[in-house]
Amino acid sequence: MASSSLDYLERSKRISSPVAKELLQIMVEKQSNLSVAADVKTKQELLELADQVGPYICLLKTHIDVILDFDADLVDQLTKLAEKHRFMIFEDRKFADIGNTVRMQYGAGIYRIASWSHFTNCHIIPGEGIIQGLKEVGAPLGRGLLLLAEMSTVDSLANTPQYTAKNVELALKHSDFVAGFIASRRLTDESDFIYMTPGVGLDAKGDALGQQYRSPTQIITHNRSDIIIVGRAIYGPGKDPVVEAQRYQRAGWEAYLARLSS
Ligand code: S5P
Repeated sequence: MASSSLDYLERSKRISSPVAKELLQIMVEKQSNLSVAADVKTKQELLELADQVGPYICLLKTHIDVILDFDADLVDQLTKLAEKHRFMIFEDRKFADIGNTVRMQYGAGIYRIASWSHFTNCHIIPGEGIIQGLKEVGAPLGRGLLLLAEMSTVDSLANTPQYTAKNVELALKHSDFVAGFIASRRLTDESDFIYMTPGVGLDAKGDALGQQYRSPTQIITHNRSDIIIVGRAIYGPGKDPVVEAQRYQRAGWEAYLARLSS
């Protein structure tokens, strides 16, 4: 049976990646396939947002390098909030350099991403070495990598069949570290991976810089992705993050239930 027809619980028992396993378990417990993309600029804003939306999400996605006043205490506090509300953390670093360089960027520097983020992601533009470099750092810590097999923007160069297929090939080859994909749809049934999709919104259709939004129904029910990643639609101007997080949690979960019964 194709893994996308199985429910999250059944997949959590079978999937090989330990972080994907834990994430699927959290999704079932909280009835949430919502990840909030917390693109805010200060430590206080990030911690407040994580505390507000924490009960409704399975995963918090960060861009830690936009935080003006980043310090080690932010990571400690984020980790405590993740335990309090039971969500995982995904630093959306989008590594794109040669293996030797990403190894340093992932494990060292100011952010020491591998020490606190359960998931991170990369482009495969440099070839297999980027996965090997990240794996040397992340695998011993039990971390998981997501490959950016597609992007949500209108003219993304990643959305070509050959490039996307190469992502699948490398994921299958490194399935001991690659937990899944950033993509708009399920890409293979050969092995189970977790699929996360940004560019999701119920109201706007896009932004002024090429972003495109699709509905949770399109992404989860029809495209068989697993997690919706929602940013500005939750905390943008005039939004109440708690109300919107609840709304997207509901929409994402209903789309998942519709997939199971289709
Ligand atoms: O293809 C992509 C991949 C990513 S990870 N398109 C994206 O938009 N993202 C990220 O998802 C992006 O960096 C941002 O953090 C989030 C979308 O934010 P929103 O405010 O447009 O929902």
